[in-house]
Amino acid sequence: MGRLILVSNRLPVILDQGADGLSARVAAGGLATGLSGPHQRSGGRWIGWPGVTSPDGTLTAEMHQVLAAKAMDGIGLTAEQHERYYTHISNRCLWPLFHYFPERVHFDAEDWKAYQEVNHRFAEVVLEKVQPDDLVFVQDFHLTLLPGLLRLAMPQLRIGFFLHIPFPSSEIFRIFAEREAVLDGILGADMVGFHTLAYVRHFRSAVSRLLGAETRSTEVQYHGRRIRLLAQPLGIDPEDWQGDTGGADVEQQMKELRAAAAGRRIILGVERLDYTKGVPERLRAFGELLSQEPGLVDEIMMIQIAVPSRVEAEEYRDLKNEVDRIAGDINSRHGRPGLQALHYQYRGVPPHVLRALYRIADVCLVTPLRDGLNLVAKEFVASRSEDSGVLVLSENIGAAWELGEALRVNPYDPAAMVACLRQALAMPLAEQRARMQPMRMRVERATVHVWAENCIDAIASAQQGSAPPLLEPQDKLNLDQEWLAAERRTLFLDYDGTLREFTDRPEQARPTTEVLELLGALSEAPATAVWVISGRPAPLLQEWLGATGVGLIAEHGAFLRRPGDTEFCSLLGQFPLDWKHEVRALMEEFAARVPGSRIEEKPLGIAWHYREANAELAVWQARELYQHLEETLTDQGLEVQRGSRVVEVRPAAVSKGRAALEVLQIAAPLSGMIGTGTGTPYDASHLLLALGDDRTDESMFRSLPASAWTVLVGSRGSSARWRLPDPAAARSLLASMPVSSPTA
Ligand code: GDG
Repeated sequence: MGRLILVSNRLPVILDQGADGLSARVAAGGLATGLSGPHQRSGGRWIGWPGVTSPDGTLTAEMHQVLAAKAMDGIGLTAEQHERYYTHISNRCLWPLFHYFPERVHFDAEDWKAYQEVNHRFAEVVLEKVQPDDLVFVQDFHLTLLPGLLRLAMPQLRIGFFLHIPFPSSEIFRIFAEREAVLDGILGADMVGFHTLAYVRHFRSAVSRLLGAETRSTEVQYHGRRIRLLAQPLGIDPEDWQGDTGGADVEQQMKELRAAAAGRRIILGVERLDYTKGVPERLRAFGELLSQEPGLVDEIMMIQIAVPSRVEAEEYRDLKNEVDRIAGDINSRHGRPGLQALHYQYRGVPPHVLRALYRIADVCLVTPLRDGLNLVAKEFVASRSEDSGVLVLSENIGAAWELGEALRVNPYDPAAMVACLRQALAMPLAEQRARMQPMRMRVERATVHVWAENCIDAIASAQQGSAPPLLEPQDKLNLDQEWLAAERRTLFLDYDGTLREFTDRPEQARPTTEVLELLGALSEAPATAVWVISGRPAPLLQEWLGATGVGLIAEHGAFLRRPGDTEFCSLLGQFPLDWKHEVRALMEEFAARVPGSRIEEKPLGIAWHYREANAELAVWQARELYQHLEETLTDQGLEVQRGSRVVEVRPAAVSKGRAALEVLQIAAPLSGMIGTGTGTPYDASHLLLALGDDRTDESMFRSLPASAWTVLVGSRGSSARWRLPDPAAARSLLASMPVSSPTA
């Protein structure tokens, strides 16, 4: 499969300058645990910054050497580069923006240049090391431009990107000055992973609103490529936290903690001291509970571990001062000599202490204002081998998605925080177990190894939906042979953009003599059924193509007219149309706003065309309309489609794929042209050829058997097997088919 090349801002390594020279220690951490197995097994590399800067931004030969011994490649940075790229853009722009703190975003164009420069630097090193069949997996918001840079240099390279922090609502994201660059960079990947489906949704909506790219539930079409979106929360290694991991040290620590608690129950909080983590709000809730019930101080205590983080930044120092003040206030108001209400510690604890804390705590408060996932919650759950204890989770964190049995709270609501604490403290043991047990099972199953495997599989398979290969002369020879050998043939041909070029106004795209003659010749070929399958209304298809002898499928598969007939029949049956007036009214508003655009009514659908309108205004409005319709209509059995300069609504049950199958299975015996009605309508002796250019043709490509000749006209990602560049190439393919009698 090729090697796994991991790329992250920081290498999971600590460089130590000892008396015997430099050494590198691999730092423990979730990501390193999950990825090191697949990384080592594939013989891959890990590329990143090793934590040291130098005046000229290079690393010493010795550093390269010790890193190489760990299969790592270090990237050197100057102190200024690091400050601008990491401290400024990553931590003071992207971090607050993605965590819904727009007022904390400080943007500076010079910093942005450094961010670009460092992403380029990473790209250079990756390109030096990578081989064409490797799989590159880029981590997090420090490197959003990297996938795009790699894609430019190596279009076929398999690239994944995982965002460890939230992806915010597009309304927040759009504030950012370099929003398009960030999205464009991320979309260089084949697979973009997030912790939750909500982030996938936000990303999709940012991509479709800001870049105008087409999106589907877990897919984006961008510059002819299909990008797979994955919701795959990071896991932990449960074995690290279970049973007697840590041995006697942990036991000893638990004893000491119990003695210090003096019979009181313990409420625990653990995190980096960051304004996203909601530490002041949490401590205030604890203080408020003690104020409301002063006697509780004899029954409960709180331990808050706050690991110093980003200490060079003023806002983090301010936060520390605020937390110091709140903590001091709680202890001065509620403590007594020998009985502290809150143990607040502004430094990390060693692993065995953390394990002891997770095991003896009665309640763990994980209440960030916003958090991508939160591993502390999972570690606490994995540590509870007896299934006792209560986990309280903020609604605004990714982990809340998976750990549904936890108590959930809005961390911005002080009264709710106090009420939730009360509920946690009052929870009977049986309920604690009933909630904890399923969470523990889930955490044990969805490990960090599962996360790594699923991400890697998704990257490996993502390109399968990208633009199909060109139909080359050799393929054409094979097609000719199959054509000649076939007993019968069925052709499904889309009209606009496939047989005929687009025109400014849809009514101008009348068939040319060339198209009419081509269809006439094909439909006269023996044992050959030709169907034009289009989104156009039935009367128009009848008027334009009725005389050619082809079969017609109108309105994306809603109506069918057999070859030679004049009447269409409905393939849909009765479908309520009361939604139409609401959609029409909305489209009329858009038509009024965008000069040159217009509405097309169809018996089953309604479409807003903007081909002739000012492109910039129209594309922007089309995104708005599409977004609105998609969010409001899809649960009514309707489908909203963005075709080529058109937004269209119609019943979801209608599709070209369904219509094509109907033709093969039902219409065939009636028309007498396809098969005899016995046995399967498409066996090896029946050649199927389908040509189409837009999204609506995908259902046709997908529903035909794998042996069918499915050809995309254009260059986007598609499930067609081949592609041709344009309608002229499609016509010349059809014109050159060896029209002669079947062999059998
Ligand atoms: C980012 C996202 C996402 C904490 N205190 C101590 C200590 N820790 C360890 C915990 C845990 C880790 O640090 C913290 O991980 P989180 O996930 O909670 O938070 P972030 O650092 O903000 O991480 C986050 C994560 O990326 C992964 O994708 O979940 O949302 O913000 O493992 O155990 N470890 C020790 N002493 C401490 O005092 N030894």
